[in-house]
Amino acid sequence: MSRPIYILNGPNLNRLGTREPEIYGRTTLAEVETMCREAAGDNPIVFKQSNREYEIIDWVHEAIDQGSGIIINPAAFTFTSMAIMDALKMFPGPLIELHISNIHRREQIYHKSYVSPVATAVIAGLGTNGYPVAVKAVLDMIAKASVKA
Ligand code: CA2
Repeated sequence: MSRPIYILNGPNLNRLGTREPEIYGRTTLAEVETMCREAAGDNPIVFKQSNREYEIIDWVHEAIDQGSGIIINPAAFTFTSMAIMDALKMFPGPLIELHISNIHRREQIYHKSYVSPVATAVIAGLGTNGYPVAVKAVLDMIAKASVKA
């Protein structure tokens, strides 16, 4: 079996679809997972959410050992976590930082990401549709890299 794509979600995203629908929409995280699995087709994915920084770091380490790509919505850890940034730096494959909202249209505190400088690409503002878009993009990058290799 091929190596999975890791899709990692940070704090409070387990509550997606239950508040602030004008910013984040009404889609739940379980529905987002279904959208990702549909976009991935036969390609395996590992879909996780945690409110704990260390758990996200442990999954990044797992992805370094076993994964082919990472899509991460670090939520509030985007703006605070050098530890997640350090872990992501070690990942050799395609890495997409994803935000449901366009963080750059929001208040200043949402503008300085620790993750963007180590990401292959950043998706922000596509709503939850950004997730299947990111899955397709990572699969495309992996396919192109394997043709070159
Ligand atoms: O737009 C995004 O995806 C964010 O990463 C979401 C984070 C926020 O801190 C980032 O600036 C942008 C917040 C996630 C809060 O979780 C929610 C829980 C319930 C309903 C909506 C969001």
